[in-house]
Amino acid sequence: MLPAEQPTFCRICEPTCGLIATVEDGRLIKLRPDKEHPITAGFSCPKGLEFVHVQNDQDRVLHPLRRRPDGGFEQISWETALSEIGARLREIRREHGGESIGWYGGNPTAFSHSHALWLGWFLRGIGSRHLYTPNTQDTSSRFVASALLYGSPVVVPVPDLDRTDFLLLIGTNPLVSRGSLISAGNLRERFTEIVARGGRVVVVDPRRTETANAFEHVAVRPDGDAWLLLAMLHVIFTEGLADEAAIAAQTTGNEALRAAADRCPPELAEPRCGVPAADIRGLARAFATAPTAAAHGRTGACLGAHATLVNYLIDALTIVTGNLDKEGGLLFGRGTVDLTRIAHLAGVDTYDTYRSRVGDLPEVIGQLPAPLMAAEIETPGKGQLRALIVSAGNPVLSVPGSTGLERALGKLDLQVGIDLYLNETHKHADYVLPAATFLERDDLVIAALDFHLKPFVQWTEAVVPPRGEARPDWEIIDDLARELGFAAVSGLATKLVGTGRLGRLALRAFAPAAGRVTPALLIDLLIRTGRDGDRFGLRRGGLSLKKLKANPRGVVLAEHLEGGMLRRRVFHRGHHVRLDGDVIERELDRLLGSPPPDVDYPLLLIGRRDVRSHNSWMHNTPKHRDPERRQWAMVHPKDAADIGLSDGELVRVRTAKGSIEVPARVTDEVVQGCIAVPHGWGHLDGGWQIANAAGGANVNEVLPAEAADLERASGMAHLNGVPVRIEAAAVSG
Ligand SMILES: Nc1nc2c(c(=O)[nH]1)N[C@H]1C(S)=C(S)[C@@H](COP(=O)(O)OP(=O)(O)OC[C@H]3O[C@@H](n4cnc5c(=O)[nH]c(N)nc54)[C@H](O)[C@@H]3O)O[C@H]1N2
Ligand SMILES: Nc1nc2c(c(=O)[nH]1)N[C@H]1C(S)=C(S)[C@@H](COP(=O)(O)OP(=O)(O)OC[C@H]3O[C@@H](n4cnc5c(=O)[nH]c(N)nc54)[C@H](O)[C@@H]3O)O[C@H]1N2
Ligand code: SF4
Ligand SMILES: [Mo]
Repeated sequence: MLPAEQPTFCRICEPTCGLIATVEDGRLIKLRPDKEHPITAGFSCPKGLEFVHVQNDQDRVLHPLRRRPDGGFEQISWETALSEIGARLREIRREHGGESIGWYGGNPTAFSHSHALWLGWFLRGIGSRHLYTPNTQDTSSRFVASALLYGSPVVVPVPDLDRTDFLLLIGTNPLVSRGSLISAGNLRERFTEIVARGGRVVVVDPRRTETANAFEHVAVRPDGDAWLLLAMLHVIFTEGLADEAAIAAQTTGNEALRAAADRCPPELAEPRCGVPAADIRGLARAFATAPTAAAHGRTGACLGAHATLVNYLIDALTIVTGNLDKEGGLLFGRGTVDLTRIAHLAGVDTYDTYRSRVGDLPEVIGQLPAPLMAAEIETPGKGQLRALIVSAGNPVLSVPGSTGLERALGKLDLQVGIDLYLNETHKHADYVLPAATFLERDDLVIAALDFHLKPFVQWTEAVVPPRGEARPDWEIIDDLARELGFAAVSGLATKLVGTGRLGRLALRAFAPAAGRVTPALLIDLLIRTGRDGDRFGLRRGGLSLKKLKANPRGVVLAEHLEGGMLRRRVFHRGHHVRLDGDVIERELDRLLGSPPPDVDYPLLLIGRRDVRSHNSWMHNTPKHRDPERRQWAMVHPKDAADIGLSDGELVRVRTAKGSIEVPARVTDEVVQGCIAVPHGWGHLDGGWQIANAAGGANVNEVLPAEAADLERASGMAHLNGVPVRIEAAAVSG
């Protein structure tokens, strides 16, 4: 058969770039960027194109595997795997209750139409609250700030890149990460256009990153952002630069923020954030007086010791300068599927409605802090975690406290993995089930819809059949749910459409497939009842799945996001943004009362991401045979000289939890006193041969992981700005 080309899109990260897949005899031959894609227009990155190696990788898990008594795995049939896992889950539920069964769903679950939804409903079905994800290593602090400010954790405004005059980026490196909580294709181009039209792009980062290097850089001390932002607000309030009309019209409770800012003049902030007071003043004035301005932060803003506060302050800066919900400022997303509504109907637009059994930390969108998993497994009592399913995740490399987690996983009654590979977390798994890749399933990335700067929606069919016996994640979860006597997704349909005329029409359309609710059916329902939907014939020309299928490159729904959305996006009384509240006031006090740096651990460790790497799982591509592509730490020349460390030597990084050794690059790219070490490495005993050979050290082994180390407000792990000591270890081989 001749090779066929099919438009689809990548599902590794937020831009969800349009790709063209070349397929021959049911096998993927090549991926290239789709020049005609309405959003990404020929943009893509090496990870997306190298996914062809993941797709065809000889190391992929292609059959259900069962642990043998000798420790190895043996291939079994799906029927055997599902019935044995089902029997063991039923037994555990009978003996210890559904609350003893947990799930860790990793990062790729967010890039699927169904994975996160299905597993969430699975746990609800069995009555468990043990839901863990990367969120406490990624976004929980952001969600908590949103819950406090806007009344819903899932309302996260995006900077209006195409019209802003001043973009302040805090702790994000979009030229490498490609943007997060933003979905917009080629960001370098968008930022360059801001500058070309006379605007500014300023990057606040302890490292002169690729993005900082291409634009303006403010070199902040790790974890110094709250001081910097609060001092900027000090300048804005004391110099009369705040937009008082906007504050009065859009917010309540600004007094608490003013009072805290009052206590934080730039001179007080300078030694804490490392930015000279004069520069703080200049930055505050420039941001406040720009015709339009937007501040946006990501993981560098989300993983520090004051992460919830930093995220709150980032939005507060935009809000008090009159830039929220306005063109050129921060705008609320307008997904064709209303994410806030779905989250509400699914009961996950929550914050602190219950707390963890161990550590007494709040749930955020129905999820508990992943660093607690080890203690939840090892702490006896009602609700002790006894069975864990890990799908699309590698917590042994991605969650702090790896050594403790690995030990605890070995004590579970049952561990099941659902993945493309045997990763480090599956070392103790009793079963590993083969998942289909994103190219082997149909899809529509619901979670990204609200982050598109240009409202857009695209559906893709699978481009190749699953290899071996791999199955889409939702189908595996659905089958497991059936083993336990329920269907994973049920009842949502009625909730979605209500009981009116639309509801009756929708349910009639839905009925024939009542046997199994597939993602395609659910998406059709969501789209048709959504804001652009055809409402089952009630609105002519509206969207439906059928229409999306007829437009394989997707449908652009508007040129821009619009302002004036507070009434639809802010859920506090009167649709006012709330600037005060106990949590924020406590966090402000905690910051202002926080002790100066730890002299025993004088350096601060931060993370780093590489172009070809994606957390822990893109390390099995041929490029990773090249030692240049492996893990290394960045150390400032002065810090290196202090310990007699030369470029290329191994640096030993020691925290209160232990030490790791990583080859060092001596560079003034990082500020003095800061060391940058990528996470996601430390492959030694996974089933991925190239990754195993690439090795590396697992930085999460030495990062703080006890309940007491997590941020009280959000359960967030502290992964950036962690005090460390460094020593020269040895010459690296
Ligand atoms: N190539 C590649 N792309 C990715 C990923 C990947 O692993 N590789 N991962 C994806 C995922 S899961 C996510 S969540 C996104 C993350 O997207 P980003 O957050 O944009 O990704 P990072 O490159 O980690 O950028 C964080 C930046 O914060 C800086 N930083 C660290 N500590 C501090 C601090 O205390 N203050 C300030 N102001 N800055 C600080 C770091 O130096 C770094 O430059 O990227 C996604 N894209
Ligand atoms: N120290 C430190 N730790 C961090 C971070 C940091 O900056 N510093 N960043 C954090 C962030 S932002 C994130 S998102 C997490 C990521 O943490 P995790 O999600 O736990 O880890 P990943 O490395 O993304 O592992 C993803 C796994 O999913 C598998 N996979 C890929 N696609 C699919 C699929 O479609 N189905 C299934 N079933 N499996 C699939 C891959 O093979 C891989 O094993 O790491 C966090 N950890
Ligand atoms: S930036 Fe790269 S990895 Fe992310 S969606 Fe685009 S092609 Fe995929
Ligand atoms: Mo992430």
